[in-house]
Amino acid sequence: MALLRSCVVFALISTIIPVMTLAKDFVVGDEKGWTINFNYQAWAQGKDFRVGDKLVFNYPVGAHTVFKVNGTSFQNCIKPPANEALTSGNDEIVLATPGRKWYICGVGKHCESAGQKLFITVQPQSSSPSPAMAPSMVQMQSMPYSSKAIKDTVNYQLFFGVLAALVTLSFAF
Ligand SMILES: [Cu+2]
Repeated sequence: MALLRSCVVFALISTIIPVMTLAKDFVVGDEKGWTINFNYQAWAQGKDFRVGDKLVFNYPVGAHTVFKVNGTSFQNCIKPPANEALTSGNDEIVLATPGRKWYICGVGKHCESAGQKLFITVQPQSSSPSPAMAPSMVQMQSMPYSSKAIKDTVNYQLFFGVLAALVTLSFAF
């Protein structure tokens, strides 16, 4: 009984852990995609970008491009060489390192006149998930298990108590 329960708890935990640490995909601009006259800073606000997560830039091919730039180029909308542009219309960028990341569109004056620029800060993968999750995992692992173990003990005590009472009664009568 206790073995079965610990197996169930273990199975639950091993199912939950990979789901919680799974990398996320961020579709830039959500259903609006990568376009002009969209507030990408408002979009990025409150989102938790982590190393291993992915940015997806969706746009009609030819309408826009994606350049990864530095802070200065972001500020001044300075386009890198054209061959550095992403142009597929479904550009996926894996956030490989923590820190600040800047992206701009290289078409026309989309960056300077229409605000087609994105700035995000990527957090390390390990820093938040483990310390934040570790105590809760420990709790999940130990607390329900130990309380169940206590319950089992109580149940057995009750069972044997009742059994002993019945045996005593059957001898008495
Ligand atoms: Cu554009």
